[in-house]
Amino acid sequence: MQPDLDPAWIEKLNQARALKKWPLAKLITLFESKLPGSAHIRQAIHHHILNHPDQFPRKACILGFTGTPGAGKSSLIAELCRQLLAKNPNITVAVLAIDPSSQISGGSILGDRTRMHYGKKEPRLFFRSQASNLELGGITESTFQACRVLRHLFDYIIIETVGIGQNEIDIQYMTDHTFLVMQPLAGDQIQFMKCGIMEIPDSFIVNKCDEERLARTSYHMLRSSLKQAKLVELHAEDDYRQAAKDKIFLTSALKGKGIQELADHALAQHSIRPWHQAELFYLKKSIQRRYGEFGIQFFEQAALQPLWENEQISYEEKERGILSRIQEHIRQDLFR
Ligand SMILES: Nc1nc2c(ncn2[C@@H]2O[C@H](COP(=O)(O)OP(=O)(O)O)[C@@H](O)[C@H]2O)c(=O)[nH]1
Ligand SMILES: [Mg+2]
Repeated sequence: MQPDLDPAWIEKLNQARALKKWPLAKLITLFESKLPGSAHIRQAIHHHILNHPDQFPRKACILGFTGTPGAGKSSLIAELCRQLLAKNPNITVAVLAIDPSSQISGGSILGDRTRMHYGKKEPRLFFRSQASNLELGGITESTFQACRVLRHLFDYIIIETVGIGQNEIDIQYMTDHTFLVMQPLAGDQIQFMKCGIMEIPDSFIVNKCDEERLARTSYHMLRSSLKQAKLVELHAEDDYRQAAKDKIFLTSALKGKGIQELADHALAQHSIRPWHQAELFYLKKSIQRRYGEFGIQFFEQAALQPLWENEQISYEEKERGILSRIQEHIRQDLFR
């Protein structure tokens, strides 16, 4: 028997389906919450959503945007959202910006410029800023938790993360498509290559290509650094189309260049990654945190696939199930 969902939460879910901002914010806060009581409500929400597929027909495609601070990710995402919503009048978009400098509720969301553009006026767009507890940014469990509910409510989830390095690479377990945002001629590419991060993104964006000459040079630099030696002539409008075929996007958030191509590419993406892969990633983190390498080894040997791959079972039940098996194993070991 599953716990019943409190009518007040059903009401919030219904309002969130209509994309009302306040209930959406309340839901995310619940999913981010580490309080013991919240886990049961999350579990009940999981089953409520599963039991009402007609009410939750959406299955979000998750797009990740990563790269060094100042590359223009926030500005670019704002322009991209505008294009996405304009190109398709039916789609809905949620943006999760993981900002290492922001306090959970105090930080600015995508800057003032964006707020001016959308604010509360655009009903199909929802922003949420999440604080990062990692110095370099990267993705956190809060992001995963927020996506658990947002993925049933929106067509697209856009995640912005800061920084490069191991934490940054984690984003690939969550997203259907990852974009690496770079600045032109800033040595970003060499830096990314050194970190082995070039293999992670599905597409590359060189932002701040305000001028044609800069765009052209950046494009050739990136192509050669990706060892795609085929030379492509870059001329006016066609340049951007050709680059887009190579999954290289030359954009200027400032001048609105290359955003059309980026939006078309984003609209062509779909939810492809089985959700339990993201769950597995965080399950392992949870086991590691509590039981270290021993826990991971036990988990891998115990053939728990049927448990963690089962979409009917909530994340909370999976976590509890696996942890109790580890505890049982330790108990048996002690009294042997
Ligand atoms: N010249 C130019 N500046 C840009 C462009 N996109 C963003 N910026 C500026 O770069 C700075 C950092 O932008 P922001 O979007 O906050 O970068 P983030 O840290 O990657 O999210 C801001 O001052 C932006 O106005 C662009 O396409 N061209
Ligand atoms: Mg930003």
